[in-house]
Amino acid sequence: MERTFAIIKPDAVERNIIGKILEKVEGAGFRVVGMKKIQLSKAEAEGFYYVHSERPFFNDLCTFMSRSPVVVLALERENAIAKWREVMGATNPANADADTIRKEFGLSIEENTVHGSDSPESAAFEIPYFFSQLELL
Ligand code: RTP
Ligand code: MG
Repeated sequence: MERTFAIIKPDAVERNIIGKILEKVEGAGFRVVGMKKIQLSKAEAEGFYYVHSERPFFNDLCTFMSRSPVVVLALERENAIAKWREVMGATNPANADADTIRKEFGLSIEENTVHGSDSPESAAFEIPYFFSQLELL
């Protein structure tokens, strides 16, 4: 069993489609081991996305991620990290495969509905960034 970290981003929470995303999560065989709705500060978004701090889109990304609440998720299944990336689809919804979350719900390369850890190292940073041991069940 492996764990990954996911976010239902502001564009999705604003459109009232948390349930539709969770249906995809469970439908793809993930167990929700942690879940909460939170409002990120700009600084918290910057800390979370620190690997992108030199990218041209960094400021816009952190403004977007802190403009309204998100739902953060710790997810478990076999091969969870790669599988969740597959279920999400490509970063740019225009390039995402059919039947992926970003193809179905993504609005733009930035407002692309969901986040997923890209490696075991990322998951090991991202899960404890948001969840304490006691919140993972
Ligand atoms: P994520 O980290 O959110 O799961 O997405 P990802 O791995 O597919 O993409 P990444 O390269 O890590 O980029 C992080 C997020 O930054 C926004 N972005 N905007 N305007 C742009 O060119 C651009 N490129 C990326 C997206 O919200 C992307 O998910
Ligand atoms: Mg990424």
